[in-house]
Amino acid sequence: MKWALKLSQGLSKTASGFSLNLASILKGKQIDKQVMEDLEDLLISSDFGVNISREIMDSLAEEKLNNLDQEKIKEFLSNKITNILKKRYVPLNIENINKPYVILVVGVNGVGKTTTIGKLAHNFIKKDKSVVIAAGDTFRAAAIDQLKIWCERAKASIITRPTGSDPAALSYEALEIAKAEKKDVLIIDTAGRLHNKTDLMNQLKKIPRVLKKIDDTSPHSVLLILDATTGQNAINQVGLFNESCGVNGLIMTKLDGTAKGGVLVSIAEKYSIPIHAIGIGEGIDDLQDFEPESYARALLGIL
Ligand SMILES: Nc1nc2c(ncn2[C@@H]2O[C@H](COP(=O)(O)OP(=O)(O)OP(=O)(O)O)[C@@H](O)[C@H]2O)c(=O)[nH]1
Ligand SMILES: [Mg+2]
Repeated sequence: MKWALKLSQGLSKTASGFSLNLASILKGKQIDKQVMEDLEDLLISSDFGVNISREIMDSLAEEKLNNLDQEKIKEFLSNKITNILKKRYVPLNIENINKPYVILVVGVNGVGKTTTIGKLAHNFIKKDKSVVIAAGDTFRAAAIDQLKIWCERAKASIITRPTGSDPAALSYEALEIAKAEKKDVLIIDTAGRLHNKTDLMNQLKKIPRVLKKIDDTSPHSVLLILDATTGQNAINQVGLFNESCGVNGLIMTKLDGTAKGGVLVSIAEKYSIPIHAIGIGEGIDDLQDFEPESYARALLGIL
């Protein structure tokens, strides 16, 4: 299926909810104070965030639209949202560093870290990059097995240690091996953890610290995976993971079928952290570069 189509299907729940509400707000009325308030509420409840919603309403007021054409308002919103998202769209660039490019993948439980690693590895390997993956989620045997399956699918190599091993020690060894084998990319999986659990967050901090003993420019990417279905909670996750381990890239997963696709917009406004890609399915080909304009249009249901 074509990517743009898949994206708009994935976001269709967000888009249809938005369109229905927009239609009922605009039905047969003049733009008055009430309509403007309802519109602002709609933007906020669509997860765009209070600041953005305010800003959009201010510029909408300046437009002095006298006719409430739904499509016109959608186009206007789409342009605004595209501009906000454009500031954050930065593809993951693994060139121009001493090999390997090290990606440390972090996030809350079940957001899609391991799956995204499989998809990322697949995308790199398609571009003829060599990839090794470290099974840093040593808490559960099943986590290692799951990663092994993804490595087979993507044809990436894997470095594992027994369940219960220290993830930081494993990461250190993995970087030594990846360096010796001249791999292009090392991706480190980690166990999911709640962002408000200080002990687990401290354990995570140890990984970049030990990697820096081998290469002080690593990890080149501390990649936070966010699950779109968690809505506004994703915003807190960015803040706390960022404080603890200096997140410098984001990927949002599960944008297929969520009604909360708008949350990416509030994250883009609140944090100046690059958004590299989005996940719209469980398959290996379901991770794509994040493209602001098509995202904004899909979000609002503009074909
Ligand atoms: N629909 C959909 N499902 C996804 C996507 N990404 C991941 N998943 C699913 O989400 C579930 C959890 O994915 P994992 O990759 O195991 O998540 P994780 O963050 O590694 O989980 P823990 O290691 O337990 O913290 C799996 O069933 C995945 O198939 C996506 O983009 N869309
Ligand atoms: Mg996992």
